[in-house]
Amino acid sequence: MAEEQKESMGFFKRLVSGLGKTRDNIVSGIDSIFSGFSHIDDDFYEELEEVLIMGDLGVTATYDILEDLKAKVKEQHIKEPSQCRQLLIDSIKEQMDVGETAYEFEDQTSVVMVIGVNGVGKTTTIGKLAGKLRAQNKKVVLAAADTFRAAAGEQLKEWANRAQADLIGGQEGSDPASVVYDAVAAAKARHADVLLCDTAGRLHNKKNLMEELKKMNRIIDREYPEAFRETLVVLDATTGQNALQQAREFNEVADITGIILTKMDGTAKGGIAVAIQAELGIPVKYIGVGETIEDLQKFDADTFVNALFQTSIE
Ligand SMILES: Nc1nc2c(ncn2[C@@H]2O[C@H](COP(=O)(O)OP(=O)(O)OP(=O)(O)O)[C@@H](O)[C@H]2O)c(=O)[nH]1
Ligand SMILES: [Mg+2]
Repeated sequence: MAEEQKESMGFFKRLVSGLGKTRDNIVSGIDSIFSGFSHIDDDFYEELEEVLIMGDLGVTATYDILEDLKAKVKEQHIKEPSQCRQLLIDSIKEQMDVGETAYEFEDQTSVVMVIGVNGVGKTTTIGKLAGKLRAQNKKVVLAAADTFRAAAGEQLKEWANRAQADLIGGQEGSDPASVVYDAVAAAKARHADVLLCDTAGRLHNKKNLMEELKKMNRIIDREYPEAFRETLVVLDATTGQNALQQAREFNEVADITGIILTKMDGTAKGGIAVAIQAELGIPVKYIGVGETIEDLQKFDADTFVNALFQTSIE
């Protein structure tokens, strides 16, 4: 078997086991509806709706998935609830479709802004991303633009050492935009491939946070116009619907190019990945599945849904 194929098999197995609680939360409920109902009626759809909403797929995505399922059932003259299983899987995949997810920043000179509220896993994710890029022999610079919290710079420094990336930091309380300015200068001077910017999740208030992000973006626009830009919002999957709400809010103020969903290991709320892609149309680019440098994986909706429903890789 080719190395790549082996790797994707391993990845699939790990995903299947990592999604155990989410599967218990969603798929067990769905399967008991499929086996418990003898025919397809309003009650059947209502119970499905409840399971999907409880499984954190969100009201909007759930509605769209069920409308699509109902249309398919009608069109194909399906009578048996058990015949709906594959149709439901297909509907979820279709609602999650956001086209092919691009990872262009990995292959060109780029700046990646990593944003998100406090504690979601921004700094850890940057460390993991730096590790991935270094494994591809890229030159990586990290900007410690979270100057709000004393320990933030130290934490990123540890990750920089682990991943063997350069770090540009500032004093606690210094202007995060000036750290970004210095980091851009360093990235250019050192011919870095990727500059990853860690930002604060907590400022005095939300308006400050958003203003600060805009200021940093303006500096990168001005000082580094040739760089490819990526803005990734980090969301903590264990927070379920709150994560969806955060994505909406960041989407209003920033040009988000992707989402990283952390703490997917062991959460029952993995269904939030469906809500994010279906409702916001923003690709989930990576998922965090643990605390070590290897625990970041590229996300693919079809593989995710297959792993959730434990259908084999086609
Ligand atoms: N289990 C698990 N833990 C994670 C994952 N990603 C991050 N964490 C943990 O979440 C905690 C917070 O992570 P940080 O990277 O410090 O989060 P942050 O967004 O930078 O936080 P602030 O800088 O305070 O805004 C740490 O204990 C991480 O180890 C993940 O994918 N799985
Ligand atoms: Mg941090």
